[in-house]
This record gives sequence, C-alpha cells and structure tokens, in this order.
Amino acid sequence: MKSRGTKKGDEPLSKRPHLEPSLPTDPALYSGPFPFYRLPSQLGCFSLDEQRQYHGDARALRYYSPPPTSSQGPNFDLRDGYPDRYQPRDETVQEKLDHLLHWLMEHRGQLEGPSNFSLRGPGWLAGATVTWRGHLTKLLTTPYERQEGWQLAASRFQGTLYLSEVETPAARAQRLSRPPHLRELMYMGYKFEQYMCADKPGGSPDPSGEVNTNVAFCSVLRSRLGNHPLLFSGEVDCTDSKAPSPEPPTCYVELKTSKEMHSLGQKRSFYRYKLLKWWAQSFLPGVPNVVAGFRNPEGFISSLKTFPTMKMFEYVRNDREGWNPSVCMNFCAAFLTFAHNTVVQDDPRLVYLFSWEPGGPVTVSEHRDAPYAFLPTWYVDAMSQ
Ligand code: 0WD
Ligand code: CA
Repeated sequence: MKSRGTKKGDEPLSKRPHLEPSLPTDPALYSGPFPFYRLPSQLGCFSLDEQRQYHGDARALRYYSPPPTSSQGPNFDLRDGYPDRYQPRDETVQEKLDHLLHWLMEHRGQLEGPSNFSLRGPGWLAGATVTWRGHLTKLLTTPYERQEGWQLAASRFQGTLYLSEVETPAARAQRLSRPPHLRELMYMGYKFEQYMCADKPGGSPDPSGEVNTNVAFCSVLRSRLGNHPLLFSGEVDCTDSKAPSPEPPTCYVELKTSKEMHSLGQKRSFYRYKLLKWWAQSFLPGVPNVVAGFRNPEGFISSLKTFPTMKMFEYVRNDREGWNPSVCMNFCAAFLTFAHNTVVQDDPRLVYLFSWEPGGPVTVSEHRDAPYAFLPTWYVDAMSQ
C-alpha cells in the first residue's frame, strides 16, 4: 500500500493544483452559493426479490397507502411480528455496486449514443460518476458529521469513475455487536413501511405478512453536480398514485420513523441531525416528500407528519448550530473534483481508498486487486465486448 502524505491547505480545492493529498471538510470552507444541481431524472429501475435476486423491472415497487386521516391518528404496533415474521437480509454479504452494475450492463447499449435516453450524447457514461445514492448522502453530510467516518473505494474504468463504500473497522465492529434493542429498532422501521404501503395501486396494506428486508425497489437516476455528471441508484420505499406530479422521481415517497418529540430541545436536535440526513437522502434523487411516523416508548406510531424535502432547511435556517444545503453540495462537488484528479489511471484493478474520520481531512491510499478492487470480472468483460 502506498500512502500519500497529508498537507494542509486553506485555499478552496478547486484553486489548488493537480493531485491533492487530502481534502478538508470544515463547513466554513464550503459556504459559497448553492452549486448547479441538475433536476434528477429516472433512467430506469430494478427490483430485488425475497431471495435478493435481481430483476430488471419494478416488481418490488409498493404503493403509498396511508391510513384515513380522521380519528386520533394511527396506532401501528411496530413490534408486531418481531422476531417470528422477520426475514432480515444477510448483512455479511457485501454486495458493493453489483446490482447497479447489473443494471448498467443490461443498459450499456442505451447509455451511449445521441438518440436514446434524451440527449445524453455519446461518451456520457465515460464522463460520469457511478455510485449508490447512500454513498452520496454520506458525502453531503460529511461537513456536519461528528460520529461516523467512512471509506469510499474508487476506480476508473472506460473513463467512468466508480465509487463503492467499504465498511470501516468501527462500523463492522458495531454491526457484529449490535445490541438486541437496536436489531428490533431496525425491524420497526421496516414494519412501518408495511403499515403504509400496499402491493397494488389502490390496495390496502397487509401487516399480517412477513417483513423481508431482501426485497427492494431501486430507481436509477441521472443528475449532475457542477460539472460532474452522476448516475446513481437509490432504494425507493413507495410511489404515490395521487401525487401532483405523477412521474418518477416526483411520485416517490420516503418513509421514516422517529421518536415522539415533547421538549423544544428534542425538536432542535431532530432538526439539526436527523432532518439533515433525511434532506440529503431525498434531495439527491428528487424525492419531494418524507412521511415520518412518530413512535412512542411502547413502540406504537401515534402520529404522522409529511416533511417536504425542499422545506426541511427552513427548520434550521436561523439556527447557528444548523446545517446548510450549500455547504453539503459544495463539499460533495469538491470531493468529486478531488476524486477525479486523484483517480487518473484507467484500470479496474487499481483502487484509491478515500478515508475520512470526523475532525480530520479526507485522505487517500492506493491499492491493487483484493481486497479493495470492486469491479467484478463479469462486468469488466461485458463492458469490454
Ligand atoms: O455496499 C454498501 N455499503 C451499501 C449498499 C450501503 C447502502 C446500501 N447498499 C445497497 C443495497 O443493495 C440497497 O438495496 O444499496 C441499496 C440501497 O441503496 P441506497 O438507497 O443508496 O441506500 P440508503 O439511501 O443508504 O438507504 C436507503 C434504504 C434504507 O432506508 P432508510 O429509510 O433506513 O434510509 O436502503 C436500505 C434501508 O431500508 N438500506 C440497505 N439495504 C441493504 N443493504 C442498506 C444496506 N447496506 N443500507 C440501507
Ligand atoms: Ca425509508
């Protein structure tokens, strides 16, 4: 492993020369105007079934079906079915970008060329960054994150920059020693989705069934941040057939649960920390609304509230300890520039590992093949045909 030395620099990254050894993450450095972010458009989708098998269609898409808004509010028991009707995904399987690469492989003919997929033009993919939406969410929130670091592996192949998260040793240790109450809390989030979604348009939720977290519907989106074209995929909870703008991604709804809030202090901290994550996750794919279910200490959802993504910043606009969307997006753009300038060689077996821990800058190390190389031979071979 070759490690590059770190060097401090105060000037914005964009003004610094090629091959920067590290990238600072201090929010004060990124407080310029909001950068250009192209309205995200959906290029396609795929589904993962009960066995986590890939299907190039929308079979796993569910339909938003909230309870009637009349009485005292819902009374969803989020603990119901735990653990006997729970089929959790096997978290020891590190899927990396595989499902997204499967989609890319099957659509490679349509991703280039001027006539398909509305005006992307030849070579579009070669100039793009490909990743999961969740990885971009982590980048957006980095200037404000004080607890969890991250590692992103990067490779350039046929021009395209691929970014795939690597589980940090700390995250791995946490996953392996996750206390029982946190396992149940994870289940409760998925159970909420089951209370709020139907399998068919106009249908009703069926909370008597199993919760199988292998099942997922993923949207594949195109956008651009500054001069960085993006192709990313994100899991979508459901679609609202009655949405004012019925095309994807504006018909999609993100579902979340959170603790009931009583004090002003609880609300402040919800706006500062949780809303930042909700905003970043839904802003990236252009999902317009997050529907929150608030749970009481007994594990029941007692109220629902819709948070429009574009209004979330209002809750912290006048808070000195709040977050700023411009900082998030400017940092992400700076990271993409940093990554593009670092990962110069086109080689699917060469990996640059970007590492970050709260309080420090993003650093880079260089690796070849296992264990960090993440572009599978089936993908490299298919794309090289
Ligand atoms: O390789 C990795 N390190 C990861 C892979 C980390 C995160 C996700 N994934 C994969 C999975 O295949 C998953 O199906 O990406 C897919 C979803 O990607 P995303 O939309 O980019 O992920 P994110 O925005 O972080 O999470 C969206 C939802 C979560 O909902 P909540 O409301 O809790 O944010 O995807 C689920 C979860 O339901 N989810 C995952 N599903 C499978 N594996 C994972 C994961 N590691 N993380 C979150
Ligand atoms: Ca969700």
